[in-house]
Amino acid sequence: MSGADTSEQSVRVDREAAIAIVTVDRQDALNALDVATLTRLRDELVTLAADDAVRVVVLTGAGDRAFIAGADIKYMSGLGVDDATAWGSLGHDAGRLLETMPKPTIAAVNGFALGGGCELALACDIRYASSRAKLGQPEVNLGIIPGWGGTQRLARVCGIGVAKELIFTGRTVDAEEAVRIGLVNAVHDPVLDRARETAQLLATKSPVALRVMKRLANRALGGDHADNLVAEGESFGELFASEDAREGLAAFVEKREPKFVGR
Ligand code: DAK
Repeated sequence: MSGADTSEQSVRVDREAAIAIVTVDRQDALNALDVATLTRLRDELVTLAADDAVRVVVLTGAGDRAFIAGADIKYMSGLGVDDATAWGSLGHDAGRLLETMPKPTIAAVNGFALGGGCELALACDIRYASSRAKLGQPEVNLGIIPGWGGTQRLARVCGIGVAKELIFTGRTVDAEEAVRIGLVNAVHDPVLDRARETAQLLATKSPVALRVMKRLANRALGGDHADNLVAEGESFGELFASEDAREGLAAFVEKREPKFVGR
């Protein structure tokens, strides 16, 4: 895979105390992801996942038109099989990081979230949309499939019936429909304010409890239900060894706000 490295400008990370706001900024292409941008995004997510000072990650797009209008179609139009496979892996890496990093991730969908853009939003734990947002998986119109997790995560978020209709037809949905079908959690303008508000709230919670809940919740729609409940029970017990659990329980008893340290 090749491409001029314009990534430094096209992905920004702004730290606001314990919150990291990641902004994809290729506004000339409605924030569509080329190789340099997606590589940079993946690398920034790797860094944020490992940084204990960051408790919540918010993903958004620059400007007021687009979150991410998908993979860069102009780039993809020249791909052979090997490059397309590598390109697929890169998108999967970014999605997997958003889905599995040990802290909450929030998509602030401020416009078009199409194709790979919708897929990255789906990989986040929580999604908010602006009232002008449009979301969907239009890959079928290009003769390809949603290949960065869309055939799987859309069904997990919205149910298999809705997912099949949307990926088979390529139909996009507006914000009002997105909230009705569960594709986004809420609609709010400006959407980043709503994402920030939730992020600030989550940054006050126990990072240990959030990490364990996220890992367990990610198992909820897969694997064996009974095994998953056993895992939950074991994790519950183990949490009592954490400073955060002792602090949370003590703070309630002492009628004060808890201060969680993430251990
Ligand atoms: N890629 C490249 N450029 C894009 C783009 C995209 N996805 N979306 C928009 N642009 C560019 C337009 O070409 C235009 O550039 P100029 O012509 O001015 O140079 C500029 O952004 C403004 O767009 P429009 O002029 O089209 O603006 P409109 O308001 O008229 O329309 C639109 C907005 C979002 C409805 C329209 O731009 C559009 O339909 N864009 C394409 C959206 C789309 O189809 N997205 C899905 C892409 S496919 C893989 C796995 C996954 C994937 C790929 C591979 N493997 C496993 C290998 C993922 C695939 C996708 O995401």
